[in-house]
Amino acid sequence: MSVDPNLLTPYKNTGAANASLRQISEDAFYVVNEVVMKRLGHVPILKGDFHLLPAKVQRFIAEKAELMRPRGIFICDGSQHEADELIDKLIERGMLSKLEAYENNYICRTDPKDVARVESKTWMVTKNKYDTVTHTKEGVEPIMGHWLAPEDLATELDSRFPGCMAGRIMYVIPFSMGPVGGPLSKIGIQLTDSNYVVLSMRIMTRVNNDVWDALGNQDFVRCIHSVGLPRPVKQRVINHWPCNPERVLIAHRPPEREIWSFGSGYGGNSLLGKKCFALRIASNIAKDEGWMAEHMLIMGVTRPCGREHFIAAAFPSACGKTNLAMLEPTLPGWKVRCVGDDIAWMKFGEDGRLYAINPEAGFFGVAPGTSNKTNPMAVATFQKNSIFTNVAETANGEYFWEGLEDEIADKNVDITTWLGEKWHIGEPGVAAHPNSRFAAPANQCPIIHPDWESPQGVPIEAIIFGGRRPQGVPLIYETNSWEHGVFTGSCLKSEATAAAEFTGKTVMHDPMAMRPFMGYNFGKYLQHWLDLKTDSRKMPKIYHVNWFRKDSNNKFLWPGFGDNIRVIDWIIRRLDGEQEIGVETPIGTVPAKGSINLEGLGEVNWDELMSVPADYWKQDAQEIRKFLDEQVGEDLPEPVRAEMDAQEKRVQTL
Ligand code: OXD
Ligand code: MN
Repeated sequence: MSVDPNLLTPYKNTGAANASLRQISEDAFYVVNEVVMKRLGHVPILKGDFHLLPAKVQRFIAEKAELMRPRGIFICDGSQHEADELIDKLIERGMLSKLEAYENNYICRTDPKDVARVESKTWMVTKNKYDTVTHTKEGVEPIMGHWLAPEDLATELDSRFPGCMAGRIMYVIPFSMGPVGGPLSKIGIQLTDSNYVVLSMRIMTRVNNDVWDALGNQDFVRCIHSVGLPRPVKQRVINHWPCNPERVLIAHRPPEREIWSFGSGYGGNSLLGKKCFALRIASNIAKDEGWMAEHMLIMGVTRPCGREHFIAAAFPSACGKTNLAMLEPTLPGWKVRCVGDDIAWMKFGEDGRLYAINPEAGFFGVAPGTSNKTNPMAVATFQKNSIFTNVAETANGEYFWEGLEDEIADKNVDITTWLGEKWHIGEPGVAAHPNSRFAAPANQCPIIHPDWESPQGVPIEAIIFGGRRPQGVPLIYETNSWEHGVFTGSCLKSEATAAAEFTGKTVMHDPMAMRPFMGYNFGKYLQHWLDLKTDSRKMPKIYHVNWFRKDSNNKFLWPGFGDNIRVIDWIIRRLDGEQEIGVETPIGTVPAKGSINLEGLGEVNWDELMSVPADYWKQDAQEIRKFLDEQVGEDLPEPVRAEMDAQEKRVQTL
């Protein structure tokens, strides 16, 4: 197909991005239709029937096509046939290659400058700054949410989006977060010029024509994404991965339910259903509608007696949520089934219980460290129909990353690293990028829960917070109340990970595991949690776990992985009302000595693992006060402040 030269002429800033910041008025249909057709101009529809789309969708597409000037519009249907055609095209172009050892698995390498979420360039746009950020202490930068004024967004968009898709195809991806048409589900439409994004969204969300039917009268989240490199391209494209790292911008307009992402093709920056929609925008919708959008896995745990319990758990990025969600119990008679590994949308039902759905349809897991030893169920999940990004490849057509050394058949095999260099196991350097990922369909997980797509969700009895805490924090403790649990979640910390642009091993605050994903003022978010408690509701109990405590020799005190079922066993017995298995401490209830089943584990230093060291917690109390005072200030809800004061007093008695 020849490219219309008009579409390649430099696009003059006509304020189109500004115009797109206004809500289009609900004109009479025939007027809108005329406007739509004019806006669409010469841009041809390459696939799909534009005229069959709801008018509001036509308007959205036409308005953005006028702005971004793609060479054509491709309306995705999410079918296998469509995916196969895109895959063939990307293989031909060299962006994707088949991993020959598996069925329908592909590998892709990004430009090495585009490898993780870019938190410093991620913005929430609200008229009032304090709708987004808290009243931090003077001179203190808020770490939960970055605010951008609407006028500044307009300037930023105007300098990026006009003409940004010149010479490229604009794909229209209709997707549902949650089962299509479900009462807790929501619809989004993503426009993108990345076919890698189309393929990944198809794994990670539900993309199909039923979404148009489900749309009906409801609104949709507007997701606009461009790799930010219009054609003709003036710079060298590395690894056939167009991107524009210097100009990255990920902006959210919560009141308008709109997301603008520019310059990156990777992960949470570009698969807009995930962090941008399902957490940042959805937490705003959830506040307005009285539910919760959280960075949590959901698991069903069946005990030997046959009773099942559902648990949600919030850990910061790359702390093993996927591993916990797919845990293979080492205790006999136990069974874990996975509902979700990253995000939970939760709403109280008529019966007063909290029901959770996994809004996603796939797993976008961190590859390094995932193996048959650490997570055999994840390994089974990505044996087919999956996309691997920034992992290494063996000469036998297998994926490879750090952690697979013992499992690979030929230990001397030639390996091509994520940077395209030849490498062998044992040589210096790493084979895979630490934030390399697999994207795999959730329904391929051998232990996916039969109710994982239940539109009503599953009833949550316990919420677990956790992080990587090498020092001071016991393996498990139960908080004293919903309010104490909310306070404990607000104090969540973890070692930095490679999922974003941070490096090093410093322990960072990550309240509720939501720091990078906060959609609005964190104080109001805490208040929302508090407001959810009513007399007629059965509030889940809240726990804190730490699989990562180390001894003085820097060795982990707890084996983790499948043995974490022993901790879950304790939690469930507490839910059942077993009082005698707990010992109260100033930070909550820890297990009474011997109350966690350690059979078959060998040596475990119980006292060190469960201890609540006085010095550590006294200092932590001060540090938490400083953090919440500086970061949340006057926005800190009174009940959370009261919990902080009370805990500080209690730890003085240690
Ligand atoms: C993720 C993350 O990708 O939390 O899930 O960074
Ligand atoms: Mn995550």
